[in-house]
Amino acid sequence: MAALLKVLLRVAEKAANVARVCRQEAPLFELLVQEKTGDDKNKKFVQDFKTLADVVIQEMIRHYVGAEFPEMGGFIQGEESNKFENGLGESVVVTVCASETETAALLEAVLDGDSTAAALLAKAIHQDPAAVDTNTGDLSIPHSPSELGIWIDPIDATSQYIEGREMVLEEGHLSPSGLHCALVLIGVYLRSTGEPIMGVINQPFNYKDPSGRWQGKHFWGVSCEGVRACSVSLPESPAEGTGLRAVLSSSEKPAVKKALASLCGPDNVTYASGAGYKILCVILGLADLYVLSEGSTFKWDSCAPHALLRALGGGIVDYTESLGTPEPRGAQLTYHQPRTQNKGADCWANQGGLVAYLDCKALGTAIEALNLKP
Ligand code: 2IP
Ligand code: CA
Repeated sequence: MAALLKVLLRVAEKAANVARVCRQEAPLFELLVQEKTGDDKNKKFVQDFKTLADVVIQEMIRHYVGAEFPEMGGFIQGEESNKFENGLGESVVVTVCASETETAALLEAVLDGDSTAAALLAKAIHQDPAAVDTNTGDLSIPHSPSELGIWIDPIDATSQYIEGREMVLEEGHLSPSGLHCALVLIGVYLRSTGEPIMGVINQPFNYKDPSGRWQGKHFWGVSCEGVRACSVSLPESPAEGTGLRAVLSSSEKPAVKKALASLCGPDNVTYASGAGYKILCVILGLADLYVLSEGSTFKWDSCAPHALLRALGGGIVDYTESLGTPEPRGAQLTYHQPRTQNKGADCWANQGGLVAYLDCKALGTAIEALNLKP
């Protein structure tokens, strides 16, 4: 298991590198930001390039983890499908091939013969990542890869990734939108119970170095049968009398916004982009709660950061279920069972919404207040 964590840290860094290259290399950047609609749409160019970037990153993670741990092969799932169909009805399955040249040839078919873009992308996929700190200490977890499954979100907060607003992050402060909200999320769960037991979050755009190149940051956590370890330390307890701070989606329902504004005080309710980024804010102690009343997130959004919260003593519960129970902590999200009554991606929606927390007292207080809302 410690070996699995090291592989995930390395492959997440590789993924972050592909995400950075797609913005740094002009031929790829142009494809990334151009919106092709209506008559401009090239029928041979499969879909938006941003979807291709997502798929390429997801398949790269699947390829490398599957090669190291073949027992996990059928249980590595992600947000995107790797089957592309273009306007002419031709379909291409995007995979990572054994060599850079083969991958480039396959991508060229999807990119309608754009060999420059295909070569740049293939190079990034096959390149070894910069050395990443995989020192995770002594971890011994009593599970074999054949008992585990993986959820991948190749780039969460895609809209922020495309928009690309550059922010200088201030230590200890939540920054509601910008490139830093884009995250690579890789979560591991137990196939038998659906508990999230390991998570890696890579933030490809954390800061710019003196040469103007973006540098990333990663976070990891493990929580499984008495073993708890996390790269993030528990934030210091707030001073007595400090109110709770909630982070929400700007599209949250007015009644929920109102209930939390009266609980926390209007200045302590912040709106931020990215489901993964909002949970990361709770992990880092920049917010106490992330409340989402609707089923607009999916297993790939929450699995990785949920594992980090568990490692720190917190969790993520189902919003709807937790409102109806005296023990909200028991309504933890699980990751192994599809909602078979739903179709397509919706099978894997966190249908009842969610509440992410570090401190269960904060969870209890929020649920009480939310139960009273009209
Ligand atoms: C999205 C992304 C959005 C989020 C949505 C996720 O994932 O994180 O930002 O909405 O829930 O599914 P919001 O920002 O309103 O919370 P993706 O970018 O991968 O589609
Ligand atoms: Ca997502």
